[in-house]
Amino acid sequence: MRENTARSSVLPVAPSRGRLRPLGLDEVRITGGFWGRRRHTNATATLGHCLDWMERVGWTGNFRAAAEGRIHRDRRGREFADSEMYKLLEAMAWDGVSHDVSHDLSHAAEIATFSDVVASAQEPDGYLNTAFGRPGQQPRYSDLEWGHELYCYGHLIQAGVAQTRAGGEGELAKIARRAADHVCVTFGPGGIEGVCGHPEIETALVELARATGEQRYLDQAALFLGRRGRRTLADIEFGRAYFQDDMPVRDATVLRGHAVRALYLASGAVDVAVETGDEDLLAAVVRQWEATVARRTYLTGGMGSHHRDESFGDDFVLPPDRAYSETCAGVASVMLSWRLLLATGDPRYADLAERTLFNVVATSPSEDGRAFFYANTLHRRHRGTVPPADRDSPRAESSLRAPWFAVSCCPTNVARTLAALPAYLATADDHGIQLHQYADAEITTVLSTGRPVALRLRTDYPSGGSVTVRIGRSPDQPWTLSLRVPAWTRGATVWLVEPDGVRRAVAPGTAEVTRVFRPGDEVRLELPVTPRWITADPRVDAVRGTLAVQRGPLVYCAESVDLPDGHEVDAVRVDPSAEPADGPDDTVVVAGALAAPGPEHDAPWPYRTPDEDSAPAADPAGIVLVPYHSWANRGPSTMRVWLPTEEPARTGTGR
Ligand code: FUB
Ligand code: ZN
Repeated sequence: MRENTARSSVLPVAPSRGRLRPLGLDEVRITGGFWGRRRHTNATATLGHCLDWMERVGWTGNFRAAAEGRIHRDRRGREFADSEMYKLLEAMAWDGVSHDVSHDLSHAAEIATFSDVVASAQEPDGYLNTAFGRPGQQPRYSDLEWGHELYCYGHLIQAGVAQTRAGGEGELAKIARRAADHVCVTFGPGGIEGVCGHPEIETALVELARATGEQRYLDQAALFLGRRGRRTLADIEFGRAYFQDDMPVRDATVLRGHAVRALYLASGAVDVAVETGDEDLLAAVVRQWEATVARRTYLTGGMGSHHRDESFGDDFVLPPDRAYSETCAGVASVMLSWRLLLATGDPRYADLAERTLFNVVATSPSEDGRAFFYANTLHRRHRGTVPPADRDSPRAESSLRAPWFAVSCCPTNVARTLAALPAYLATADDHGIQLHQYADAEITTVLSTGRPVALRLRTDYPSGGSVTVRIGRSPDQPWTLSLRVPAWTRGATVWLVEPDGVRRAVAPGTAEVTRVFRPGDEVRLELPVTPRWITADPRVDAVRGTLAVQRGPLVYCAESVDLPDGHEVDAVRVDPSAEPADGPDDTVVVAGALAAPGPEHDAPWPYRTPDEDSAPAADPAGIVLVPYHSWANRGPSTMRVWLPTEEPARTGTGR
């Protein structure tokens, strides 16, 4: 792998080598459009919302209670509640540098205040956790299976790295360093030979090694990685696969167990592989990613189909109405794909990141950024109830987006992802600049020759598929602008608009334009976003006899609020012989029918022989579909992504 001489340090992921060099938050600015709007909401509503809730439910108070010696009595929340403070501080750090920061959006005051609060709870040897170790509490590291102490450090370290990279070493970065040093002493050679039940520390320690140049953090991450799968954790009711401790990381062939744990661990494995030059480990994660994407991933990019243990199901067990598809698993999947993209340059990783960003990460927050989905079902059978605005909700069971959860990992994970999003858009290499995700954006960087370039992206993505790149500044030498052509594309074209060039067809993969660019040159990529039917591998039995619709990167769904006369989505039947068509305001219209309730509706027993069956009357109708990410913003509704094409066998022949 090539050495990476990153020009920017304002990066959530800064590998020292790899096929591509990421461009940082000081090089890429998102200026508007789909992601610009969401980032604005994140900055102006979500961050403050999360902070208010953390105060309200007492999770920030835990740090104060620890400092004041009353934590054994007053602690609130689950054992990993500290981590939400850290994820929120990380989000604030990235957000502060990634906006055109008017003073009140820098979050510097909140970061300073809450860093002091966190610091007050840190022990002299660097230990920091409000759930363990003080009089009246369980001893430190007495419950590696469920205690989350190292997991919490992982998020603390990521927050510290964010602060260092966003603006220089502040209090948070110092707290994180002290905690990381404590981890190296306590779990390093000669120390506790254990791993955390929830991976996260691995990727965080590698990033700290990258940020500080300190080898011991990388060594500790590699040690944790190597220890995983040696069965040091107890054989719990879900089995050791739940925390990926059933077999060594490099022996696994597919991601398994708890989805967020598996994806964070795989991210850490890529980081360790890249930094240590371990090609076998990298190849193992690539194989696991391929198998997981081929057999264990929802159309939305969502991962995890078991509610009971938040885990991956077996191959092709992807029931839409039981999709867990935790928001955090979506975030973690983007983290993994981004790392693999940087290491290999393969655009399929950016394809999955795009799918997951638009259909999982963007689905979680409500339009106002103050309520969230934790689980992202692909089929809701019953209109839910509106979760209370003044109480936290049980995590996965909220029927609409909820303001906060008893386990509230997802809101802060969305917040930190949106805050750092500009750093997931573009990269550079020796040939030029690569654009992986499309958003209204401005990019200023230097090529490997040391010459500055400036680009401006304008796009109507994902409503439309037109991407225009205007060159603002460029050296007098040729270089290559690469644009990802998503795997869903048919009939894409690329051409020079200014000066006039020849339009050329491009296949999914990468479109390249190489020339001596002049200021004012414009390259356009046209990606037709015609809506299309999607079918599933027949082994996804749960969606047999159904079709879904995708338009560009967006998955669509039927929602009861768009059906006439109070119909629910179980009435929808679609006609696959007619192609889906564009409707107004980003909707799609499909031909189909609304079936009247069939005999089964009031039947005392839901099973019959085919001769007892009869097809319900159906009214032909144009059925309006909306982008999946936008559902449940108009009150309680039923919803489905996979739409039945026909009734099950109804012969009526009296066999
Ligand atoms: O255990 C910490 C977080 O809480 C996990 O990542 C989520 O799945 C939720 O269980
Ligand atoms: Zn979560």
